[in-house]
This record gives sequence, structure tokens and C-alpha cells, in this order.
Amino acid sequence: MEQNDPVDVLVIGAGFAGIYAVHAVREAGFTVRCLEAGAGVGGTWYFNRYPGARCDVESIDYSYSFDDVLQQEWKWSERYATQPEILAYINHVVERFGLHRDIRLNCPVVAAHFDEHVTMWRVRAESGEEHSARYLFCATGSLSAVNKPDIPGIDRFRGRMIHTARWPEEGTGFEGMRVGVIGTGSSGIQSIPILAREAEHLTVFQRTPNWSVPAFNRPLTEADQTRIREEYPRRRRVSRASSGGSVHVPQPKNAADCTPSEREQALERGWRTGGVLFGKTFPDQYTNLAANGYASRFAERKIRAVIDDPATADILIPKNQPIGAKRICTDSGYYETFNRADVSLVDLRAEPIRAVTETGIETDRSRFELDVLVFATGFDAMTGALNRIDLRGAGGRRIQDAWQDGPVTYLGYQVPAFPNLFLLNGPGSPSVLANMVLTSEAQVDWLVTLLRTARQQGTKRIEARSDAAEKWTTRIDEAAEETIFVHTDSWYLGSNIAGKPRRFMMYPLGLGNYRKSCDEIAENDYEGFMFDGH
Ligand code: NA7
Repeated sequence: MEQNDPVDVLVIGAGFAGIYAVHAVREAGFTVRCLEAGAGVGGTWYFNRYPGARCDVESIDYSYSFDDVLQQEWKWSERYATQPEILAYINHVVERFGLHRDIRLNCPVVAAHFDEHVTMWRVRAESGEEHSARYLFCATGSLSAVNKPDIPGIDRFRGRMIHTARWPEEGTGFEGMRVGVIGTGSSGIQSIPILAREAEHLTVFQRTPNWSVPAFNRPLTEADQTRIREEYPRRRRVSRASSGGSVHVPQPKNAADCTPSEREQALERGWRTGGVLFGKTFPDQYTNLAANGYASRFAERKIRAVIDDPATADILIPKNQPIGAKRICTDSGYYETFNRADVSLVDLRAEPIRAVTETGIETDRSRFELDVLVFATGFDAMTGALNRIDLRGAGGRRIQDAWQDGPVTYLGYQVPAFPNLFLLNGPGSPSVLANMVLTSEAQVDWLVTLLRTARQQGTKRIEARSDAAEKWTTRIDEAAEETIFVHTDSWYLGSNIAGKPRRFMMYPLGLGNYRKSCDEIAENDYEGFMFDGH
């Protein structure tokens, strides 16, 4: 078995967070190695190559801020970049900062055990190669563990089956084919309009409808580029202190305090801002069901206006689902796709799938003959990627046991009894609720300061106290109860995965408040952490 030199920090995952961790840790004078499962860097943006894949955060915000020259020189071509452009950007960053030499590709990690005798993490890759490090950073992704549903007969299907998050690099080419898509979350909603144009016939199998708002995407002009370059320092400062990690803020009045015409104007403006940003129309849209009701009813009217058949609109419009309780989808022509003669919608609430057959899908009412079956069925989010590693802390404690009632962390960074293990964008951090790139930078910078402090003090072992982690997690539970997020089943709560404990997994009070809390704790001698057991 191949043995590798020990390093100070081993990073699992070369997505946005892992890549910046390699850079920042190295700059701070620590030795580092990153193990990446994919054949290329990029994480989420490497794997999610399905047609239509784009980020739902504007690219000028969803990009690194740590190096001003980098942000001044890179030009985004559109407001919301496509997956290939985001991946090209990530590769550019890796090249520019010479990060390749510390990243090992095709190296999925299967086990990581804490060795108490020497205070080191021992990590094993699928190939059998072993690595050891004082600190382990898990940058394994919030949406990386694929959820492939266990539908009866699924292995009998003789056509092609593809999950959106495992789309082949060479593309597909569905011309002349009968394609079925299961799932109408963000991945389904982004890919369906394009698959409809490609396939001979597209059948969409919808279990739960989602709210989607048009992206209003557009190319960025030269004038935009100049303005962006000038604005960047202020834009980043405001974004870091904001809730969602961008400059967009709601208009100042709560929904109930607006006159009907003010409300309508605010909603129209919010709608035209586009996509997830519609969720920021009113300051109380995520905390007050009545305020949210105005937004939901407005969205319903907009959606009905573009769907020709009212019965189809009835199926596509969510019911009893506050808009934004599941992440709002950001689309380009989604609802209009159902006006096409070569697209059919199957309401799985009315006719559940009975089985996958050799030639298609059988529901309670009909049979659908298909050449291709696309699973846009999402992820075991936030905890799935960690739970799929044989991850053991002090005393051999397994992460699955530590989290059997739902994930518990301190600041999203540490799990009690897992010394020197640090999570990036883990449960208990803002993660997917804020701009992930700025959140990753903030987290990595905070951790690098922690490691420098430990180095100065000669500390070998850093561990979160369980009472501190319980308190942090309770604070999140309580804050989440005040939001609309707990009013609908979603992957935010783990409810898309059978048997997963229901717990809201993200810090819901915003990036600015999160950073403030973390900084206060650092200033307070890292209250809640134990250094060499004290
Ligand atoms: P999502 O948002 O979890 O969507 C998955 C979809 O797949 C959703 O519509 C599910 O319906 C559906 N699904 C899952 N399993 C089944 C089965 N067994 N039968 C029928 N339908 C099923 O994942 P995405 O990849 O679209 O998006 C994830 C995030 O990525 C997104 O929020 C953005 O932040 C980026 P259900 O709702 O469970 O009834």
C-alpha cells in the first residue's frame, strides 16, 4: 500500500471551498494535500454537467474575492454563468495559483480515523493509498452525495439511465429519443427546457411541484464589466456583512406595512430581479407566513400567465408550500416548456410510479415507453458525503452515531469527539443559504487563524466542547422555527431521504451574523473549544 509523507492539513474535496483551503493554508506556511474524487477539480461544478446547469447566484458575486487582481482580470460573460464557464474559472484559479501540485485527482476517500496516540488523522483512499495529517478539512460538498431513488424494477430498464449530477463529460445527444425525467427540483427545472428541445418526446414525472422564478439572465456588456471592476471593493464589503453574501437587500417595509400598490410594485421589482432573489422582496418574507403569502400568490399569477393549459398549471403550481421554504428555482423558460406538443407532464401524486420496466415506467394508470431515464432526484444533502466515509473520531466514534438524531456541530466547524477535524460548509454553517464562495473564504480564513494560534501556542489537539456544540445547534433549531423553512419538507431538513432525522441543517441568521459570532468566539480565547484538552 502506498504511504505518503504526513502533512499538516489534509483537505478532502477540490471544490470552491477545498481549493481556497489549499491556497490559504499553504500561504500560512502549513504543508497541505488535497484529495479529490473526480478526475478534475471543481466539485459540484465538475460533476453537475447536465444541460442548462447554471449557478443561481450572480457570477460576479459567486467568485473568489481573496485576490483583487484575480477578480479584476476575470470576465464573466453572463449574469448567471453556465457550468462550463464556472468550471473554466475554477481551473483558471487552480492554474494561476499553482494549486495542482497539492491536489490529487481520482482519489475518493473511503475512511478517515483519528489516531489518538499520535494525534493524527489516518486517511485511506479507494485505491488503498494512505495519508496522514495533523488536521483534516472536509470540503466534501453540501450537494455531492447523489440520491438515486430505489424504485422497484429500476435495474431492469434496458435504456439509458443518467443522474443529472453524473452527466457524461462527452454529453448525450437525445435526438430522436423518448426521454423521461424524474424530479422537478432545480436540476430538473434547469435541464427540462433543453432536453425538450433535444428529445423527440419528453415526459416529466413530477411528484412535488416547486416554485421557480425566471432568471432574467443576460450577457454582461463592456459597460457592465467596467462598472463591476470599479464596484468590486464595495460590493464585497457589503456582501460579507450581508445575510445572503450578496449586495441585494429587500426594500425596507414589511409586507403588511405596504399599501396594496406598494406591495404590487415591490413584488414586480422583486420578480424582475429574478430567481432566488425574488425571496428578498420583503424583509419578513422568510419569517412571516402572511408576508410570504403575498409573494406566493403573486408568483402563482405570473406562472399561470405563461402556461396555456389551466389544468397543467394546476399541477405545476405548488400548494401549501410557502415560496422559498424550498430553495426557489431559477429558470429560463421552464413553465413555457409545458406548452409544447412534444412534452407531457405526469402528476405522480395522482398516479404514483408502480415500477420501472424493461422499456419505461409504469404508473398506477399508464405505461410510458422510454429510451432514456434521467434522474433529477437530488442529493443526500449536507451530511450525505460525510456519512458515506468511514469517519471515526476519538475512541473510534463513528460520525453516523454522533449524528443519529441529526447533525450537531460547533459553529459548523467541529463535531465533539472528532478532534482536529474541521468541516467546510458543514451543517450548522450558513452553507447553501449564503453565497458559498464568500462563505468558504470566510470559513477558511477563520480556520487558518485558529491553526496559526495553535501553532504559536504549541497546541496539538483542538476539539469542540459538547456543551458548546449543543448550545450552537439549539440556537439554530430555535432560529429555524421562526422561519418558513420548517413549513415544508425539503432537503434543507433532510426529509428527502428516507429515515434521515428531521433537522434544519443550515445556520439561518445570515453570513454577516455568522462571521460576527465566529469572530467574537475567537476574540474570546476560542470559547467553546478545548486546546489539548483544556
Ligand atoms: P432536489 O431539489 O432535491 O429535487 C429532487 C427532485 O426529485 C424533487 O422534485 C423530488 O420530489 C424528486 N424525487 C426524488 N425522489 C423521487 C422519487 N422516488 N420519485 C419521484 N420523484 C422523486 O434536487 P436538485 O438536484 O434539483 O436540486 C438541489 C439543489 O441544487 C437546489 O436546491 C439548488 O440549490 C442546487 P419530492 O420533492 O421529493 O417529492
